Amino acid sequence: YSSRHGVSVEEQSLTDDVEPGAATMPLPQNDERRWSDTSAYARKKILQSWVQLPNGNWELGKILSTSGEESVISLPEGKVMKVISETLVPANPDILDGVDDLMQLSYLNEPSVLYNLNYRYNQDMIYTKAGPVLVAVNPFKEVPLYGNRYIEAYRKKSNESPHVYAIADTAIREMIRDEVNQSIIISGESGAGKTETAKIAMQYLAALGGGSGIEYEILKTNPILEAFGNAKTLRNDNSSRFGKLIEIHFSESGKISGAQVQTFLLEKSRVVQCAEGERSYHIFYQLCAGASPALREKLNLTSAHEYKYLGQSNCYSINGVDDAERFHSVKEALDIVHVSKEDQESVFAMLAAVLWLGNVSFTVIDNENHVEPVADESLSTVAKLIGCNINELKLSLSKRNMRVGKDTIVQKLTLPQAIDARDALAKSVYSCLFDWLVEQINESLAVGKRRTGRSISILDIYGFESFDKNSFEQFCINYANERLQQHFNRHLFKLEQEEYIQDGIDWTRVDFEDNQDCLSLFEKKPLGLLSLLDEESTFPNGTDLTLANKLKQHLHSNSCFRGDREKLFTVVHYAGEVTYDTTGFLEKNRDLLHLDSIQLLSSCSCHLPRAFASSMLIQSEKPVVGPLYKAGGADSQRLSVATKFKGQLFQLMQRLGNTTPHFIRCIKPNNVQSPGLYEQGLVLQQLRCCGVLEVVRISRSGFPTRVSHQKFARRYGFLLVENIADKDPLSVSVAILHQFNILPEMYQVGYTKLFFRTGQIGVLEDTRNRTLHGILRVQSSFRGYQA
Ligand code: AD9
Ligand code: MG
Repeated sequence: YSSRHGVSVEEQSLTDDVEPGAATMPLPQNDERRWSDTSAYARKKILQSWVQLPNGNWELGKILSTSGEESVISLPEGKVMKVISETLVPANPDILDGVDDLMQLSYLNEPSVLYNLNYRYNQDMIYTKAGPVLVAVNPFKEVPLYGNRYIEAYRKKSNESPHVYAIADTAIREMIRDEVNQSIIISGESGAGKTETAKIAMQYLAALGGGSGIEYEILKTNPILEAFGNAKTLRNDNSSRFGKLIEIHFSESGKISGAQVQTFLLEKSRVVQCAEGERSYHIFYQLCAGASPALREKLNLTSAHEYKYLGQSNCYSINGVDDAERFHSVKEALDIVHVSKEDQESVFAMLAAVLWLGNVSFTVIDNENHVEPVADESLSTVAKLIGCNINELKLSLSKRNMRVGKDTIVQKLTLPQAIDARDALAKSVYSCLFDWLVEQINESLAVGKRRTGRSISILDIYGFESFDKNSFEQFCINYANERLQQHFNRHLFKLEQEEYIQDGIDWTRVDFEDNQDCLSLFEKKPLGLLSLLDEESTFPNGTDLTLANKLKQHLHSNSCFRGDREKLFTVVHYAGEVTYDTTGFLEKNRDLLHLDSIQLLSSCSCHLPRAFASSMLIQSEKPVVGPLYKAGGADSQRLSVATKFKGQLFQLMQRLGNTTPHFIRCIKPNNVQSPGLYEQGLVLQQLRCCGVLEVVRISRSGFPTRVSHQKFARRYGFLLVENIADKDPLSVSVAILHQFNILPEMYQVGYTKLFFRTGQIGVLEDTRNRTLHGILRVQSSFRGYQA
């Protein structure tokens, strides 16, 4: 029976595409000692199962007995539980502990996936593959996985464990080999590590494609964009408040020749308002802390505590961050991307102007409660900083010109209206400043026009969000994720299809689910969420409640939509149901800026405000993708926010559509940004949302288990009752399938592999384990006898 013993030593994963844990995993794959430790094997390996505890967590248990529909399970601390057998989920043998590709698991279920990620996380192996997807679990501490030594190892392929570097390396190779543009699509929820991951990928691309010096400029876009577009939130001390696509261009020889940055949907409201314990954009605090005395004087700058916009959240600093020091790094970075000293000073003047605008207060001037700004230091400083006449500033904050037919009516503002006008001005100055900076960066990075057409794009975009209260922002973000998910599904579908076709499998028998229905709910014209939202936004009398009613009226029969009480509605997203509250939807979608403010900016003597004014006008006159609308009450004609976002998204999908995608899903293991803490429930919810379990689900809808004929024959051949000595692997395989009555619809025989529906291997595995158990017991007692 020595040949039979050989079978047990051969034990391996069932999917044989990738060898498990090749480079780093301390997997005892061929460790004979481990296998001859028979008693341990016999005790531990057989009939292990996952049990869900009342708190929702999964724990590994041993099935002691099964009678009727119930099983008795023993848990690690000696506890014994009686459970309904059906609720048990099979566990993988220990040999598969910590495999570096989840697809290698014999049992691909939620607890097994959770356990595997946790097992690796505990050893600082934060990266794991889930088939074509890289899963990255945020370590919240420095892990020794980066830097030149590692970059070298991945370049030479001497390290093959999953890593962002490996993804970036594949992208470069495929770009060169296939002459196809590549994309690295990073998603995950706030604080999961997307931005860090994007930087790690850029680091690798810069190291391999560097040489011209432009790579250094590209890396320096990060501190700039983070200073202006990131802020401390309750979820992440360095939360990106915008989406970003950076397209890095390569020359024929594989060297970086330039780059282009595109940003999406900056959260403008943060400039004028942020929640307790959060901060506004980093750059404000950096400026206040780090400006030189000369600059302070010029901008009439005081401390961050003096500014109302910064004071409302009661949070001025971030643990371990020196804002003054960061300010100097940002200035250096601006130098490197060729923003001149004068322009830098103008940028800082705009920031100071925004801060001072927040301090502008109002006083009532008549008995109809109309107000005008108080002519104090704040007002005069704003006027000075943007270079406008103080009276014009005063007028634009106290009156509104309205065009009615051919006439212009002047409307005086009440306090809430005046505050709105002031805040709207601050928000648009800031968002124009942000866009202007991105433009400067792009000019600097657009080295020559010699594009070879080869590029690698990195997308760092907010993941799916579902909170207790979900507003317009979540609505847009989740819509974007729905689009990305479709991209992801279709890519996966294609990969799967290729594999089936290559092996001569009947492809028509594989079903895949798609999220097209949900996307149609958003995009259908004229009766989709976005069209109806835009339509309601154009009605002067539209309110958040009329919007909610309209949605319910037209969409109630859509299976992805549910109308709830009052202003609530629910969308059935691929990642779960989300209930949105339409409060503020219309206002946020209209995003009005009064013509008066644009006029004010265009009258300024400083060049930045003038540039902002013309970009706002251009925006409102641009040929449009969606409906142009005339917003109620004000006269600026612009695209609605949702329509603009949809246009950007279409453009993005078009760009990504021409690339070979590589997906990275970042996972946040706890909500307290702390190392070593792995919360099962939290991880599971993200695995579901960011589509990792979707990969599993998709492959399950086909034939997820693939075994080569040889391997299958070797693994189960010894179970056959008939003599197989001189048979080829395919015949042996077929004989096994027959002996164990595996139903024909449960498997397909390919040219090189057998394809199984999920769960089919279980029966064979159990029999095999029981048989081995017997064999090993015999071995063990035999050895004991010898001794
Ligand atoms: V948000 O949606 O922009 O709010 P991100 O971008 O997903 O979010 P970010 O990359 O900013 O998260 O990561 C959050 C924090 O986790 C970082 O500031 C680091 O402290 C920490 N982090 C993330 N990835 C790593 C890593 N690979 N190594 C060490 C990390 N720390
Ligand atoms: Mg981020």
